[in-house]
Amino acid sequence: AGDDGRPGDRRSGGPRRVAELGPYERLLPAPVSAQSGGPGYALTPGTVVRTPAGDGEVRRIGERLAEELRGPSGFPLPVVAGPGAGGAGGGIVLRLDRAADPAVLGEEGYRLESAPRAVTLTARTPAGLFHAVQTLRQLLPVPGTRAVVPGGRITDAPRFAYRGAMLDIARHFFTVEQVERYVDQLAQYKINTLHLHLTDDQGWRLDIPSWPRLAAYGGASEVGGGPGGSWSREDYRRLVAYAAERYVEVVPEIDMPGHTHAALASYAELNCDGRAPARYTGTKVGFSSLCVAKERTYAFVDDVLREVAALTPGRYLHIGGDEAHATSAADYAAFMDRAQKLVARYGKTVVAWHQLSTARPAPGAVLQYWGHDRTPAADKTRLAEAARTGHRLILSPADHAYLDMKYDTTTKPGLSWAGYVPVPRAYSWDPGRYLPDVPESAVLGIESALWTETVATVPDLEHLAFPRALSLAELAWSPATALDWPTHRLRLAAQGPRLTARGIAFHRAPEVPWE
Ligand code: TNX
Repeated sequence: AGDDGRPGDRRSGGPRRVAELGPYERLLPAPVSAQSGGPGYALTPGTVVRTPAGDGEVRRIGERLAEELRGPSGFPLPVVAGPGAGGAGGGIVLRLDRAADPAVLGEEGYRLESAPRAVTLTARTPAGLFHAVQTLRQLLPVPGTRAVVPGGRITDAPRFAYRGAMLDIARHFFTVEQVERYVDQLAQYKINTLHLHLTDDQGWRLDIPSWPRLAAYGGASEVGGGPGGSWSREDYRRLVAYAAERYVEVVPEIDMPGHTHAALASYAELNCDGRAPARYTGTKVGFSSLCVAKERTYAFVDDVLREVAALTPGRYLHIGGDEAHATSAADYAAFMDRAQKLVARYGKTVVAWHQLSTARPAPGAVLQYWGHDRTPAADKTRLAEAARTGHRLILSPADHAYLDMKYDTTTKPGLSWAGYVPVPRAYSWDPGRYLPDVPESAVLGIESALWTETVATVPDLEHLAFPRALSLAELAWSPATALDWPTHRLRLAAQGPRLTARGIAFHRAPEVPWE
């Protein structure tokens, strides 16, 4: 039995129900190709997880999988090295095949095959095996039932290389453990980038030892007057390592030259008038600016970017650049020139919000688009021009990808300046064809954004993020031909019991037929 039908628009009998979906049709994000068929692989007390001899990284992937399955299955699931006697060993087999066709699997793709003797995961890279493992976990039933991987085969690879989620820990502080929980959920849906918005008017969240008051004073506030908080360098390293184990790259954002009130409140010398303002705990935007004319400002920016770059193994440094309404256009361009040079000096690629296109984006700078349907055509034209001159874009259209927009009038946390974003709206756009005159090849990927002016707790965060983060994960991974709301809503519904089992307080969106 193939899964090639489009269950949402059957000609007769009306839309299918979730219960009718085969296990390979339930996968989210939808894979490039999947056929169910034949008897599957049943886990037994004798099942082993096999990883290539001598490969520590793949062994760790196998060990984490075994850990995840031991509890629910009750089996010991030892992790063993090598293919077994004569290459014939069965079980759960993780294989690296560096010679596999890169045109099919890319850097992150995989194949999965489930048959009575073995369920075999094959990829060119450890990242591909990690994603295969996430698929395997979705093929296994929710904990408590018989552990059988249904028979079938999958070939899968992502549409976009950059599949991101942005979390604002500046407006309200969140701990490393809280962010780890978010990363863990997202990685299960093949998100591979966490963009951390670390600084804003209301708080500075990362310790910079050469400017200790940033975190010590500028971190001790947040929206609404709460205590705030900040991460030590060790905290940040711990989060980066946790994310890396899940093949998630961290992109730190230090927002400049606007959104800097917490820094200005921490150091009088950063202000043009030499006076430090009081800390700010409201929710206005666009009122603060670093002092572009002062040389001391660039010593500060240099120290901060150098220290953040040194802490970050990833390729990117995000320097914000949005809503600099308190900075003149000429000052903005002059400031961003110098900031971009520093990012390059410290070996990183610039990412900035799309306003950078009004100035002089450095060669190779990546622009993150956060406009919406009413964004002026001139802004979009500038982005098309940037794409033509070699800049890649990350798409976070606010009226689809902003997880802080309310679902509807009844949503308690959240804003609505870009409109309401019910789940079908979050899902219903094609990133490869979204901006006029921007070809898919210029789109590095997409990113959800969770701003936290109105989000102070994990339950509120999860209510806004889930299930929309899953919808956006599918847009980032699945081929355009698989994007289809009538079937996506069923895939979402199928994730409901899994989200519940993991304790996620997701929004039971009325458009989704939750079981
Ligand atoms: C706009 S989008 C902002 C943020 C706010 C957000 C609230 C962008 C680059 N800047 O400062 O938190 O709206 O939705």
